[in-house]
Amino acid sequence: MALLQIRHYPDPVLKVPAVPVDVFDDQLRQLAADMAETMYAAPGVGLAAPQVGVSSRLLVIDCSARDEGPGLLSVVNPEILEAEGELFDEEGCLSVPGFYANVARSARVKVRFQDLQGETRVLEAEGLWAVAFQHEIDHLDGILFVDHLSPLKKSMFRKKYPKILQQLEEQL
Ligand code: QAP
Ligand code: CO
Repeated sequence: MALLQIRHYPDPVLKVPAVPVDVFDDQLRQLAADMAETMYAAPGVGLAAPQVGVSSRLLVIDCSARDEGPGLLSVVNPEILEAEGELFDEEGCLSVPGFYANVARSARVKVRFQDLQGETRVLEAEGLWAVAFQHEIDHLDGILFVDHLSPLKKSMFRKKYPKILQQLEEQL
């Protein structure tokens, strides 16, 4: 097991659409395990491979500390099959540390993905789990939660974030 380095915005790897996984081997399972360890250490509830510099369609999610649900999920090549309802809740991101904002999302999603053995699974999620799936799948498409903000909120982000990041780097 190993802790991975989390890439921060504006690292260019966060903007690149990730490539589908087609080999389900021990290297993939090791990466997923290291991502889970990195997510729990942060602490966070979701982490996508581009956030650790790997442009592959893999993510880990565990919202069970804050909302009931299945526990740790390692999700490969996910696709949203159905989405319904709306919610507007505060989000953050381990790649955009220290900045939080409300984002409009679907309240319920049906997701098809492969597990670490390559088996196809279909899962329905709601509430925090649904938000986490949408947020993490966005990462695989090179989209960050700040890309969903209104122009006004986005300009607040552009003004505040460099200072937040500078403070964070001084702490290290
Ligand atoms: C994505 O986000 C998410 O700024 C995962 O200083 C967001 O785990 C899923 C975090 C909203 C569901 C709802 C962010 C930790 C963690 C920070 C995270 C920070 C420390 C974010
Ligand atoms: Co994120």
